[in-house]
Amino acid sequence: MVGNSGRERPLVLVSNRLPVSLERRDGTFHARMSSGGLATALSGVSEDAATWIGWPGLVVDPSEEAAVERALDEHGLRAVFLSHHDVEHYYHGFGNGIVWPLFHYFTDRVIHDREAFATYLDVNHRFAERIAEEAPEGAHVWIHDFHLLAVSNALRQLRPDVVISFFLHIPFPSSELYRMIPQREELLRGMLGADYIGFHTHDYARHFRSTCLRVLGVGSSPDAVAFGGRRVGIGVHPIGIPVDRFEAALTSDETTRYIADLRERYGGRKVILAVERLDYTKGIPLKLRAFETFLARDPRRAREVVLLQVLVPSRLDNPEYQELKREIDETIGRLNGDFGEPGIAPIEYLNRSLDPHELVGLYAYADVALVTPMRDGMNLVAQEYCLCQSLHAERTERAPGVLVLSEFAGAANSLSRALLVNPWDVEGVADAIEEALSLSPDERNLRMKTMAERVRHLDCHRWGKEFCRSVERWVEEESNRESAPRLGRSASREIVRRAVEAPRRVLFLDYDGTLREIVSHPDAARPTDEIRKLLAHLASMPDTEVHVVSGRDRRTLDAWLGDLPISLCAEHGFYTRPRGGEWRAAHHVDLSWMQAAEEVLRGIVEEVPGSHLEKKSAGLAWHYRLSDDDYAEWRARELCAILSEEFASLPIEILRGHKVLEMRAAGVNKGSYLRERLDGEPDDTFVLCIGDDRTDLDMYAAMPPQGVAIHVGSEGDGMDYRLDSPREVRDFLRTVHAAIVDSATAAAGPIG
Ligand code: GDG
Repeated sequence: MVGNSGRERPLVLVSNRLPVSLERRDGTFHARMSSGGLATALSGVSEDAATWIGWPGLVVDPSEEAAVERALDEHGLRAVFLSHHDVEHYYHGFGNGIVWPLFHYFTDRVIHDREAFATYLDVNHRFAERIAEEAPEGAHVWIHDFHLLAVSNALRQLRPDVVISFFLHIPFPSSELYRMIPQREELLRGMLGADYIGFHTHDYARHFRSTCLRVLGVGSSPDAVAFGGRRVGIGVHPIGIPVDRFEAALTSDETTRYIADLRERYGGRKVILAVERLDYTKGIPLKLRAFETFLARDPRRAREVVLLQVLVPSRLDNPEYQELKREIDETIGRLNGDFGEPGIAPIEYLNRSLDPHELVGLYAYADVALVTPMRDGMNLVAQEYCLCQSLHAERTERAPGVLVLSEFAGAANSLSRALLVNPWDVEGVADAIEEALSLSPDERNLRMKTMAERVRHLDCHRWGKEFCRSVERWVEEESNRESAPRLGRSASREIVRRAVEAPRRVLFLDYDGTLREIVSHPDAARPTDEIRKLLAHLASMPDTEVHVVSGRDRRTLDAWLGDLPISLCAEHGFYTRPRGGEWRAAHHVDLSWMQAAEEVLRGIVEEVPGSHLEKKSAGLAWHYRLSDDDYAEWRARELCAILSEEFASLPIEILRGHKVLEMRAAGVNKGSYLRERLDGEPDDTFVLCIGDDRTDLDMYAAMPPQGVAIHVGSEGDGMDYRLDSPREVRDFLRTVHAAIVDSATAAAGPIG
């Protein structure tokens, strides 16, 4: 089926687990769609989805894979198969053992598994391959959650035509935590392969942006991260619950009977409800301590109040989870022993999953919900309680109950009329329980009404549709921003043809961000063997000049590329070295302003931590890529104004580049270098230039009419075509080289 999210773009959903339970019966496989978690959340868009790709949840022998595929096919599902080794190292090892604890700020729970990352990457790449096989042309591929952080980038390499979005269901931590991951750069690049990334809260989005800056040196604005010549959209999309399903479940006869039953059972006792999956992030032992404190303040409360703890078993094959369960079991036993009486246990404990009517019935009946995770991406239980309470209160004309909610759950952003607590503050949580039990009906009504409205607004059907619309809008806006078209296959063929047919060729190639990927420290951007070989091949083409035109200093260019048969242009044209010749400095340049300017810039380096000054022969550059974003941008704006005024009468140019402010001698730039080199060049010479940043725009402006200017990235103007990455530039240049070599061989005629 074709998705309908604004434009007619087929939708492909991708998650670690397929929404299915797979059974082996009578020697064959049967797939039953399951309704929990993500499947429910995505039900608003999954009917539009052409395909859903993921692991079916069973390790099967390769000989059985075809049979599983057949069982899945009728539900539009496609499998990525995992071996026991994959499950151990990708799923448990890296996903649950490293990303889950670290992203929830539990550094001491991180498990070290040497095979984890390699397996994680391998499985992520296999996901990308399967998506690449299945996704229709131009599809929107929506990837979910922390087991698949590296899929986006792998997919982009395989299928640049699809739109890729990613949603993280768990928190994105502060960069201080994130940077503990040994493979932090690769993982982040993996995410940045997406066109659009969504989080539950502004805080997670903010953490992500600052992580991009600290880990990759990549800057951002509130709605986008600039990476690899693209802008990756950032969106805040708090997930909700399926409101209609809860409404229906609440009014069912089964639920009504169950609620009546609860009323009979609990009589005059107040019920405090806690529902969670067994997980250390949920803060259950701390919550029990808070309840103990509440009881200890007045032990008679054990007769008036009961805490109903529902603990859904989870990950029990993991010894840490077994240990956590033991701790919870023992604490509950001890508290019931300490505060209970015959026939009265202050804590009732259900260690199983509940049927929907039981869950909804409890939500509707309980006087208080105690939701106190130590960290939670969102937390749907809190939303479900608010909705059921408010619906039930309306129906029965009674005042609703009270939500006590941890401020460390993403849900606290939307449900701010809850009694918000810090779960580490045991006394404070005990106070909140007391307060919840004594709030006036009016107050309860007011609070719950506001929150239930919010929950209705967050509805997950709407969430899915809104997310898809935002992706669509983003992609459309980005393509409108791009004045020049992407260099597609047919344009590329045409350019190659012109290059082959021309009597002479001159190529001007920028280095950083064009031939070579940007890395966090400039010194680490040495040319790879692949790049050096490519330049040597290009230079060996008949009647061809190759110029590397860079802002770097001549020493670096000499050391990295000096032995190749190419011409070099350093410091934006201040130093040049023709092929096989010596370095020459541009004369006639007035540098009398440099000393005074340097003093000003040295002052700002001291004031803006993480920034540094680069001294060039004919200019100065203040780099603030690794500084606090907002502060540095603010200082750069201010500095620019001051310098423009103070140095107004001098022969200098002040440029604001990407996280850099440059002052350079007027008249010396990459454009003047091109003009000089092309002076007297016949009209039929093929001229190509490729760049990626603002200083390269001078080259495009200096191109002759028949020349072709290509730009890596989406910003800037004056270019004819765009590419997305240095890798695409290298692929394109290899195509040019191969075509020229072929035509030269053909012209030489058959050998012998
Ligand atoms: C992750 C993030 C984020 C619970 N017990 C039973 C039962 N449930 C259902 C609840 C609720 C769901 O399970 C739990 O959702 P949470 O949001 O609380 O937590 P996670 O599973 O950890 O989910 C989380 C979420 O992704 C969505 O993005 O909110 O922060 O960690 O819907 O109703 N359902 C049934 N019986 C039970 O006993 N039927």
